[in-house]
Amino acid sequence: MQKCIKLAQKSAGRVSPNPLVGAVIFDDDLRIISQGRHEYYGGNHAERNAILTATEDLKGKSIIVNLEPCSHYGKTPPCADLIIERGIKRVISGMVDPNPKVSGRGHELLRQAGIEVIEGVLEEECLELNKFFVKNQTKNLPYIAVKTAVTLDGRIATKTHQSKWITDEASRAQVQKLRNAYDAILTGSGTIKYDNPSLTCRMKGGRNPVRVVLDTNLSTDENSKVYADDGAKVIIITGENVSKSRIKQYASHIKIEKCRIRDGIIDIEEAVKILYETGIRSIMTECGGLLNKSIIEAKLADELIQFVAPKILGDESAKGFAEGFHRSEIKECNKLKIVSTKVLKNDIIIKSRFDYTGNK
Ligand code: AOF
Ligand code: ZN
Repeated sequence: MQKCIKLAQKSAGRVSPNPLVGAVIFDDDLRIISQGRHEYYGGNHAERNAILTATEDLKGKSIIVNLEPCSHYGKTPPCADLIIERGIKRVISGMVDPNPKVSGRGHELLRQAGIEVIEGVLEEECLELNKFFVKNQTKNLPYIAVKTAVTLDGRIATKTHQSKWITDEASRAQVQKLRNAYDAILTGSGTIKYDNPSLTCRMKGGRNPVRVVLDTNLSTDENSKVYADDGAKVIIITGENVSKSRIKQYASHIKIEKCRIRDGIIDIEEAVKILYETGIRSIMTECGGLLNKSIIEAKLADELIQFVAPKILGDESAKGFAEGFHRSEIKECNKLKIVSTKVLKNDIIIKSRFDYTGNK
């Protein structure tokens, strides 16, 4: 299963809105016969690729795959049918497919055909691998990670908005990997004005995410780096009242979407729905504390990715990662569950998940 997960991860950023899937076929002596992964949206599923590349008879062999084989006709015919047809005797899967069109039917079809099915192997790891897909299928919303680079005391910038650089190059290289995996990077007008980032992916072999700027009054400079026509898509989400003449000042490759305003700023819930409708299934923020706060308060955040640098900024008026976020009682804190921690060169990455099952 770990091999399936590794294979699947090679397709990170390439298969959205589909899941990341890897499959391995082996015999009773655990000799690997073939392997495959889902490589691009609309392409063959992992199981089909593994089956079609095998150069020997698959009768009596086993297949292991991190997601339940599908039972429906989508862009491709059902994998369960092909597995049955080739006489495979055992299917080992990591998790049930949350897609309502499948959702247990794949496993059932296989069992009805007399195939041994073992489910839930490394289930937690498989769920983590396909966290975007699970969120999309169960909530019809994009998966959202709030990403921050913070000092040990949780500051993201000085009071004069200096933030370059809190974390070191090793951390920033990891950010490039994340940009490769998420459909979109979300930022706000403040970050464009103070930092002027390009938000492209400079990882070797990587691909650019869609860059999304929330800009209530279309006040960002049209010549900001993020708006460069460098092949990466750009969407600006702006207020419903901005003028046509102002919109025309932006280059034609930039898509401008109007959105409802709430309390003087873009209504974040509406903005996220607009992005989902345009096909964006996963979002990582790279923004200031105000936007982070709005996302967390609206319970839209699934994950917090913190790059923590061993520095202390300390000044009361320095910028916090979720500006204006207040809890007056300990019992009111948002509680998160740590998913992983990793020590890089000088910094630590802490990934944790929000839990909305209680009242927070
Ligand atoms: C994938 N890759 O390896 C597996 C998937 O439109 P289709 O035919 O590509 O079907 C997509 C659905 O198939 C997807 O939502 C999921 O439920 C199931 N399994 N999908 O893209 C794969 N095994
Ligand atoms: Zn399939």
